[in-house]
Amino acid sequence: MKHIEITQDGHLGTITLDNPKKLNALSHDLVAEVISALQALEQAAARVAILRARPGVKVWSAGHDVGELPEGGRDPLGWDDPLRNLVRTIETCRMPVIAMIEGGVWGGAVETVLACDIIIAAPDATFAVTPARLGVPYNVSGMMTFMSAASLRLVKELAFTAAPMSAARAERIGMINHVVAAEHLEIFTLEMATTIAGNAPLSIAVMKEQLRVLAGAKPVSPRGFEKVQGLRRIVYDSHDYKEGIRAFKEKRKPVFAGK
Ligand code: YXS
Repeated sequence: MKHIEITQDGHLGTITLDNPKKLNALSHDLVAEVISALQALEQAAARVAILRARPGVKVWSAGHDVGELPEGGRDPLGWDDPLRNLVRTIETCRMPVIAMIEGGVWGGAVETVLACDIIIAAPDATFAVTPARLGVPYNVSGMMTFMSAASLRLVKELAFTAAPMSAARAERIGMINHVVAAEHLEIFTLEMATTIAGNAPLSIAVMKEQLRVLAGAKPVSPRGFEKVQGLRRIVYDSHDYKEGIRAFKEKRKPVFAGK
């Protein structure tokens, strides 16, 4: 594994994102390693997993690897995109996944963290939902992830401003479970993970799947889905989407024309 570290202590697995030169961006390679690590831990009878970055990071993950996003004319977050596969793997793996956060979480990494079952963050953690910053049309199931994590009004604030939300505010609105002082973060998370690992794994696995099925049970008609997909195509075929991606790569502020 080049981009992550995996450790296991009995029924407790830990996956550490470890690609600092790319700020743990959710590249195809890093995501593939995290997915196979989750699968391997389940095969090795892990009953809970902690997903974390190196201690003291300023950026937990910079989100989707922008260099791997298409420059227009193609859905940037299609079914088989690495980020989509990662979110689905976290949601459907039997064991609970605890996200332990320090530093900034950006873009698709926020959805990845929100797809985890429990989120425990240090006070310096922030969460920024960034599609509007890049002109990206986020996808339907991603919006559902956000809507499951916060009220519609707060999702709109996160999405429309693309501004980082503090851990304290995220906890206050119930988007994350706990804010714990950095020096206690690891022990607090380990204690919760150990408690979970000592409970009945079958009961927990079935409750996790029940909650996933019930939380995702939102009636969307085929016509409604097709309308949303058509609207998303307008965005990823737009000048603004191309401009957002190019501006990021050219390290300049994007100039959005609204077309
Ligand atoms: O200049 P070099 O080559 O060293 O590269 C720079 C950045 O270009 C690179 N980098 C990234 N590369 C690919 N994908 C990324 N997401 C990404 N983020 C950063 O890493 C090198 C160091 O970045 P730098 O100099 O900006 O570091 P910094 O410490 O000054 O600032 C850290 C950040 C995270 C505040 C800053 O890098 C940043 O704002 N990154 C972009 C965060 C973001 O907007 N992520 C969303 C990605 S798109 C996505 O997740 C979804 C598609 S969506 O947008 O829809 O949510």
